[in-house]
Amino acid sequence: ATNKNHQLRHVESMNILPSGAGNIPELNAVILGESLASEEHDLVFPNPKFSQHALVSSPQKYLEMYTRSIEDPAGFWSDIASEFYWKKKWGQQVCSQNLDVTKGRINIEWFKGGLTNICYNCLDKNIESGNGDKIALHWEGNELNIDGSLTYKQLLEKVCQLANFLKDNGVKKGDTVIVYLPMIMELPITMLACARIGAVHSVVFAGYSAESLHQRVMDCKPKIVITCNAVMRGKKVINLKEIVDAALSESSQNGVFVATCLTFENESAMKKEDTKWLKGRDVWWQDVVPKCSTTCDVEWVDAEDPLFLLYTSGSTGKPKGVLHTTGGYMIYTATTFKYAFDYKDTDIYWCTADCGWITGHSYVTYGPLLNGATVVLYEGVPNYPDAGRCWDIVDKYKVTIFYTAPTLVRSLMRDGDDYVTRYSRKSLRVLGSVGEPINPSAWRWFFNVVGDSRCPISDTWWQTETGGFMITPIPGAWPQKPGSATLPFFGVQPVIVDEKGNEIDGECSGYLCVKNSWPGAFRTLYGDHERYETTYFSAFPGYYFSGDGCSRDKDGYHWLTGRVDDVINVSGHRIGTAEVESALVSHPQCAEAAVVGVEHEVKGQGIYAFVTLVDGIPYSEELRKSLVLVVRNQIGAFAAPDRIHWAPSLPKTRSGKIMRRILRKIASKQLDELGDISTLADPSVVDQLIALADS
Ligand code: 6R9
Repeated sequence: ATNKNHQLRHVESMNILPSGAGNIPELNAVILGESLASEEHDLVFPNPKFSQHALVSSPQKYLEMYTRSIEDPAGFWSDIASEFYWKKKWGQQVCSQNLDVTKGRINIEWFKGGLTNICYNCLDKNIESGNGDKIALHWEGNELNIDGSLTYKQLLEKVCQLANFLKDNGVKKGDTVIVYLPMIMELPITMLACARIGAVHSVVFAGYSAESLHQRVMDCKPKIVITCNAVMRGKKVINLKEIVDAALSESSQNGVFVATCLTFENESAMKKEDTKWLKGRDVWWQDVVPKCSTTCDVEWVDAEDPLFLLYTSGSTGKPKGVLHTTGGYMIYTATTFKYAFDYKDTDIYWCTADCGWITGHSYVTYGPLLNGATVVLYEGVPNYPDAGRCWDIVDKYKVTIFYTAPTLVRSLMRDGDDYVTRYSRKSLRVLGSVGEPINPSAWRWFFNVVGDSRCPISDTWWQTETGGFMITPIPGAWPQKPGSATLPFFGVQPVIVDEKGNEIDGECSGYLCVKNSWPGAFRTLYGDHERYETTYFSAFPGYYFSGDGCSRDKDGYHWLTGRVDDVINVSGHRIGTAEVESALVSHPQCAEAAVVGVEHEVKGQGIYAFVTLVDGIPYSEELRKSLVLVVRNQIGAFAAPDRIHWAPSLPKTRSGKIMRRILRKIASKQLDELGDISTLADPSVVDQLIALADS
């Protein structure tokens, strides 16, 4: 059976498929739970009133659209693409692809030959259709009384001014621009300005260290770097300019010179006068950008011209530059946003992700603006001044769609219901979750307490590499199961394979792959197409391999089980164990390090590092601190190990391979599950490590 068939069969055979809402006992959203044997059987039915007005109102409607998207992808996607503006229509072939390494170079193209511009489609097109005075961005500052907003027209003017500045400073189509900005309006403005002139933006999350930023500068050699002097995160001032200065000075010592560093004065965090300045290189945004013209011609680019580079972690120490192109990404982010959140023109949308991650690219900036949505941006941390801030923001802007990460849900859940229930939240209509599996208890709290048992939750599974949602509920269309990302989005054919790469059908679990490409797929790793092919397409020839484990239940619902490679997921941030290890061993007193993920109540996974010290060096609290610091400095605070475990020696096989399986068990204190340790070169190492666990 083809995958398509079994997807459909699963949905068709679901006993919950309504033949009209009439046979659902209670018509309000209801959790059947307690009496059922397993979590998998908990069904949360859509509220019929919600379904009635939903874009996809029933499983049948989904099936119709899904079937067409699989049987006729060219027709399905070109119909959608035709709703956007193309300077010139794409060529004869909507999609050409090879995902099979045994058949030659991996290659994916969508809408090739078509000329378009994503900035034009986000702004000019919405203005022309009469939405110029609609709010595009609401910005909420870290402090309670600092905010701002821009209409679509105003946003376009700001974008054009920056685009003109970039052009005047020699940035041309295809050039790279590194963006190191916090969540202020200048961040989406910068992304859109780059897109307008065909420049490739590479946003670096402003929590990365100088060393990480330097690495990225070396890899993509930007024409210009855009930053701001500082940002407030809660009560802390973070001096971003200092980090950029350190990164750029290291890069120039290594032969990569950045001529211009455009710096926005983020007044509420730091004054101009207090900012360190390199004459000749540094330019204040406020001095130059407002002087530029508020109109700027669009650079029409091929659908397959690059739009952005975004670095992400893999299983080796070197970050991967994920490259997305223009046309397919545009169509895919717009469509997934629309359906997975059941978007309506009247919605006010808030996604708590930072634009430094893919979620901020696809679902703060591009997806929502392509739909003409009103987007809320929040500069600060979600629990400042207290754990009620999110709901304060929801009430202030009458947010209808709220999209966040399980780690935030868990942390707010721990702070108690009171912070939530003291706000009305009655504007909320749809909730969303992303970044890691959401555990059923957090799901229920999110649903019952935050959403007053009224709002469906879109638990969206996807990745930096996929560009947009891959497996996601479509609110109103079918019942949800707490903790399951449910069913594939239109055009997506997820398959589960065993170790040998055989597709497995029915109720099963294994490695999650995708058959055939979708428009939002990444096209290569910047400057390293070979690594692209080996990392994603070689393990299971013929498929894209996600790196995630997944099981599928009898109803065809998907349950993501986490990474199966050496990547850990800390608060929804992807961190390679190798990256942390290489930071640790750069410490002069650290001889060797092995890092594993352990379950963490709030972060999902925590970082647990075993370290072997240089001969003769004693382990001490001071040394522990300096080991944590070296990781903060090399990667960023979000990658700081939660636990350092001194290991006089590490468990290794006779061929010298570290047995992480054993380390994981020791870290999670599952000592009765150590398994076979007889293949270790020195099995006594295990007891020694266990004895040191509490030191
Ligand atoms: C969008 C994003 C991707 C990895 C992915 C998986 C995990 C993301 C998830 C999820 C279960 C979800 N992940 N969403 N796991 N359910 N709804 O997070 O991209 O930073 O590249 O991370 O995150 O393990 O492989 P990215």
